[in-house]
Amino acid sequence: MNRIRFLDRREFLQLSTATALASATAAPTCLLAQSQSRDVKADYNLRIRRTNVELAPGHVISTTTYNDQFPGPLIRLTEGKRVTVDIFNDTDVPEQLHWHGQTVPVDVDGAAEEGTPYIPAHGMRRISYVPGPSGLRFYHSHLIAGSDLGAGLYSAQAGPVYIEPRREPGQFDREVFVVLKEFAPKLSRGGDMAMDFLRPATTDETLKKTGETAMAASLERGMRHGYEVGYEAFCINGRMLGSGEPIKVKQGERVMLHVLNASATEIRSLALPWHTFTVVALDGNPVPNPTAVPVLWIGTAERVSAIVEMNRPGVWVLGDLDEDDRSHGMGIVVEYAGAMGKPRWLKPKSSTWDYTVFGKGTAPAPDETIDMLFEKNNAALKGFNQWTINGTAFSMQKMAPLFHVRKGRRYRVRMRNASDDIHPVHLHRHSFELTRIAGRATAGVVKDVVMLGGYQEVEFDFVADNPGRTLFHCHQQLHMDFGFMALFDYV
Ligand SMILES: [Cu+2]
Repeated sequence: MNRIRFLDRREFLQLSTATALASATAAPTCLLAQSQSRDVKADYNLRIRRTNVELAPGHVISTTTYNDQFPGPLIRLTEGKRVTVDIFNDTDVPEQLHWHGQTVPVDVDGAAEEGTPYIPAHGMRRISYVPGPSGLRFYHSHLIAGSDLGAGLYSAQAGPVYIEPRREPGQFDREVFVVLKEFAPKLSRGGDMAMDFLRPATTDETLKKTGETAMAASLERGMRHGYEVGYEAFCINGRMLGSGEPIKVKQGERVMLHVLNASATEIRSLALPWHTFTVVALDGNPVPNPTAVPVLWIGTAERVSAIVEMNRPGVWVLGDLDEDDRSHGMGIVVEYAGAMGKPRWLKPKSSTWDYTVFGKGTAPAPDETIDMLFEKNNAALKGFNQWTINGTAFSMQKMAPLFHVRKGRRYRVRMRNASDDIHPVHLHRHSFELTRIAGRATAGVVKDVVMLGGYQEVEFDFVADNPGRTLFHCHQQLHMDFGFMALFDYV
């Protein structure tokens, strides 16, 4: 079996969608090991600019992009090999570009809350850093959008990063990047769709009582349910289902799918009729127990790398389980060589997701445990829900660290969710190891985002090994923008 590791640019363009890669600006070699001089060309140029993006014929949106395209160009790096990136901002608004999932310093990370300088409006920043850890990462705008549904991750500012590992987590013949995204957002007060896919399904009675009591009291005071965000357009690799190039495969191939959920707010599912996904990495990190599943569930900002054995010739829809979202574009056609006909979709049987099936072993005991309680104040901020961590909503004015860590220590974060929403929580500049999901112990699954179910408890461990202010937040844009953030500092 061939192993595709080092592709030239032409081969790579053939393998991935033209949309995703059309204006990637990779220099052929890494030019800058020591020099920071501006007269030396950067390895990558990213330009933040407003552009029209065609999602389907006749369906054009105006949004802010990287390099006039969505997704932003694939940035391919090598673990440990320094990279220099010039980021130009052609808009009227200072921006932050976050290198999601990488262990970078504060001045590179791209979070104003930590102290990263802004990329000035009509200005630029050159950054230089040593990429890592290896695997599927991404980059995206890290602005607070608030009620501006054109800013932050509501825009098209997101693109994949692949950091070449020292060893690949699986053998494959073909590599395909799949970026999931919605556009044309609008506010609604319908409440979140109930999502019952997380396993274990065990909820905590105390959390449930806390959340339900608070919600009942709010509604009794005459408040309506807080705002949620819905979308009109859905796409994979920037094209609505049926409008883009199909993923072309051959019978017998093992295809590595690198899936990124670049949504601002949504949790996505993905299935391919008659095929299974062998999950080999989560958030770019190889899992200790690769397992085949019929459906991928991917929280906001999560990534899944899975191998699909192409052993059922035909023309299929790789798409979201949600009928409505799929019919509004959330899918892409997978076409076997020689197969013809209309793309077919079949609803899969099972659709649950349990992180612990990918784990193995027992996690070491932590040096210290940090308790976090997440609560919702329904519609408290002009109709938007306010979110608190241990009773505190994050303030951009104060920016006071809520948690303090010491370098070298292993911390267990015990998160308790007193709301019925699922929260994809994210820790910047560090990776963490899942140690308990809704009462079930686990180990070995290393991530940087984890979905915490409604009225559930999740624990993860992280080692404080990257000094500097570190942002922790829910990656649901509506939640992070309205309080659901906290800072760690090193003391
Ligand atoms: Cu959240």
